[in-house]
Amino acid sequence: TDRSETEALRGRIAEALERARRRTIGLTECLDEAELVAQHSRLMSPLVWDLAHIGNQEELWLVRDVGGREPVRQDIDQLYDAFKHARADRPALPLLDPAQARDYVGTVRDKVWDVLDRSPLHGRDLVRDGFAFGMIAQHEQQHDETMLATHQLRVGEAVLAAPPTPARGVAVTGEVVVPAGEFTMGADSDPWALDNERPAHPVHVDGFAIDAAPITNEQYLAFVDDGGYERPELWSERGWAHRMEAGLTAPQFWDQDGGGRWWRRVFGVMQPLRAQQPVVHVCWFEAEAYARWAGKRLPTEAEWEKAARFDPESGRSRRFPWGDGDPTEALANLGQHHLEPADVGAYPAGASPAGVHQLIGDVWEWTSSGFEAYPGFRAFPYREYSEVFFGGDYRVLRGGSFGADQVACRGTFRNWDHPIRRQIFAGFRLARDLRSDER
Ligand code: AVJ
Ligand code: FE
Repeated sequence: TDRSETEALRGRIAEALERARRRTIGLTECLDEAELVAQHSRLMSPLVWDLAHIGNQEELWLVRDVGGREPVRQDIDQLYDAFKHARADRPALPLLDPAQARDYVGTVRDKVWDVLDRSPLHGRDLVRDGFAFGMIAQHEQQHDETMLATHQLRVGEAVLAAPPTPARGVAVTGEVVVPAGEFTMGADSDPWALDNERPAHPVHVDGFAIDAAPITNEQYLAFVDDGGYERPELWSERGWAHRMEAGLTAPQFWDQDGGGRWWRRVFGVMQPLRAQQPVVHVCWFEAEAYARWAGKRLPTEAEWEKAARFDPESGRSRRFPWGDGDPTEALANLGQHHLEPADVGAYPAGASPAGVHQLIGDVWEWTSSGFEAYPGFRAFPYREYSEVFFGGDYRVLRGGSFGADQVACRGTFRNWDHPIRRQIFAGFRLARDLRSDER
């Protein structure tokens, strides 16, 4: 059975790698050469850079390190090292053209199938339980989500399509109270959890209330209509300075017509603002101002994870709000099956036992926490994945979006970005301290 377990693991690895590659191809085959090499935003790489970078990381870790093979293209390592060139400078580099980049990722992948066949999936940490393969599948999916954000920024005819999100199944309003107490934060047994999710450790969390659902467009519009963007007292000093400098007046991709009606541009298609859809494309400073307006605050990262994982009945932390089973299409809006967040109440089966909905999928949720190492953190397998970002000007996001794949989304998964960023698929929900009569 040891042997059949290893074969099953190889099958899961192959499936994760293939799913990522299908998505990468889908995101790049629909655009012509000029669009693949163009810079659609200074915040983003040309898509052809992401494509070859995906192959280069796979070559570095799976072909060279795990496989111990000769390099495929050592000469291009520098070009695709994210730390060597800022995103805005990448279009000017002598990059592989789209045909060369496609050849390159294909050549690397062919070698990886051979490495996967021959590599033990036990022994040193890098290969144990297929970690390096899982890390590379997650890396490709993370870049696919970034490429999807580039698609959303691009101007022109729509090229992506997907079925509409499921309709609301139940009405979800109000808050859920999470009583004070300790819970286990971080990953212990998940073999593909990344270094920043480790180690699992006990955290005491004071009692708090958390919204049962993410903040919707309708709720956010009430803030806009109440002069939210014109009232400095609602914003932090840094937030207001940014609001002024960037000229923020509403979430990114919102547009008001002459008649006062609000629209949202979704992958090149204008749609009337959907009232019950979670707000998306807001920066952390906008979330902070909304929270002050609403008389509440963002949850800390520990509060978010406790709401998502702690099972009061068993006292255990689980993988997901619904339990330990993998996400499915009925549980969460993940994996780019849809091109936007689903209305609040669309995933009743994915709620936590206490009734907190849509923690996983739909929108990344800003938390109040900076990105820091857990006690006992060990950089693995490279400092540049997480460690170099600790203590920087970042805020943690949790839960994954409609554009996050399940291989790179779980109750312990940590994402981070600068508080001014809003091209990512980010929204938020609110929390608050308990009043004395609630404790
Ligand atoms: C974890 C999403 C912040 O995209 O910058 C991709 C993931 N790290 N390649 C990013 C990542 C290296 C990272 N985030
Ligand atoms: Fe990368």
